[in-house]
Amino acid sequence: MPRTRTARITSDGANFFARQSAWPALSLLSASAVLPSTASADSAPLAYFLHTAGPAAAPTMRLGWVLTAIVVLVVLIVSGLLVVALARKRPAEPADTIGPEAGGLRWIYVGTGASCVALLGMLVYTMATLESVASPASHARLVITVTAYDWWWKVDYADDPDAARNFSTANEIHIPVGEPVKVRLKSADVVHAFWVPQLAGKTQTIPGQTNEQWIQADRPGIYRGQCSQFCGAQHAHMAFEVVAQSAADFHAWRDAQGRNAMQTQASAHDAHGAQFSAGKKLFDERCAGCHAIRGTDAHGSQAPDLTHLGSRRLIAAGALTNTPEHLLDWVQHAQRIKPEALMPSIALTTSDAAALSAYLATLH
Ligand code: HEC
Ligand SMILES: [Cu+2]
Repeated sequence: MPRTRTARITSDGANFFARQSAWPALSLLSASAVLPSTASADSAPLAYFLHTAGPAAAPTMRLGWVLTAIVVLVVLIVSGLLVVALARKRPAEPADTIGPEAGGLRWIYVGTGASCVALLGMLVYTMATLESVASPASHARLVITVTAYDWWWKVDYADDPDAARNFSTANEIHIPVGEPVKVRLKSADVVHAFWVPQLAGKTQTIPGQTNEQWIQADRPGIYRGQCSQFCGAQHAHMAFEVVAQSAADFHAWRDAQGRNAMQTQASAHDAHGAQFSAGKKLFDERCAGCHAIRGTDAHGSQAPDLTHLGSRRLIAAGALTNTPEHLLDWVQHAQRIKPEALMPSIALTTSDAAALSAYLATLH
């Protein structure tokens, strides 16, 4: 399974460009748009012109290479002819007369004809490729809705007739491997763009409109996604992950996500009574206005649903790995980690921090 290593962001952001893959040119490109640190070319999200993982992306990768090859060939041919023409000696003509044209027109006919054929071929191939990635070969059984917010992604699974299997999560999309998934794309504020380079092209999310995209992963793995339309201060830290897994794993994940917090917290409540209660109270007072935890009194809707926070690999739209230390760091220094993010930095006493930490740890 390809793994993405995410560096912890320091206050000066110095390690943004720190660890890059063995592909300097790719890394330079990716550094501007995507968070850093890739262990191998395979896990570098912008290596999508070397590695793709599904039928919505592979045809465009091939198209890119074929068009590049043709263009390079044309440049070589034209430069070759130019060099020959420059090197060829012509008999000197008197400077004030224009002699009759001696057969040069043939080159024009051949050149124009060849260019037309090449351009037409490229046009047909491009149209055929666009057609082949426009819609999946088979009907998408799973439909999810992704809503872009400044600067995170809300992910709704709402297509199951069984309401217990429908829920909202954030920044992590799970899909079963080997089948197309339809993604309905919305925006809560400004224009963003949904892009999982190795799985499909990018699609804008536009306020007041629902766009559609489909993705399919033919290999299990974690595929990094990124907002690819400049949307403000934290645009670069608006990443997400698509986790492609076997049908069985996917269904197990979906079942678990559908449970509410009471069900996962029952045992924790008994084990750490006082701290748990203090943490819950703190959360309800200071976090619940924005965040929801299903099964509790926290119903905020303008921030990531935290019911199964512990199940996510990354937090804050890919900015940090999900560890207890990073969680507390994020809560207390959100504005240092993602300046202008729509969550304030929240000061906590040591005992509040411990209680909150204990409470957040039950959200798995
Ligand atoms: C004013 C609204 C607001 C309040 C109050 C608030 N948050 Fe947030 N929180 C947000 C927003 C918005 C985000 C998404 C930020 C981003 O990634 O850009 C967020 C993100 C998070 C995340 C990361 C979730 C993920 O999956 O990426 C955690 C954890 C979190 N908040 C915990 C808390 C806790 C704990 C409190 C209370 C101590 C709290 N928040 C108070 C708005 C708020
Ligand atoms: Cu964005």
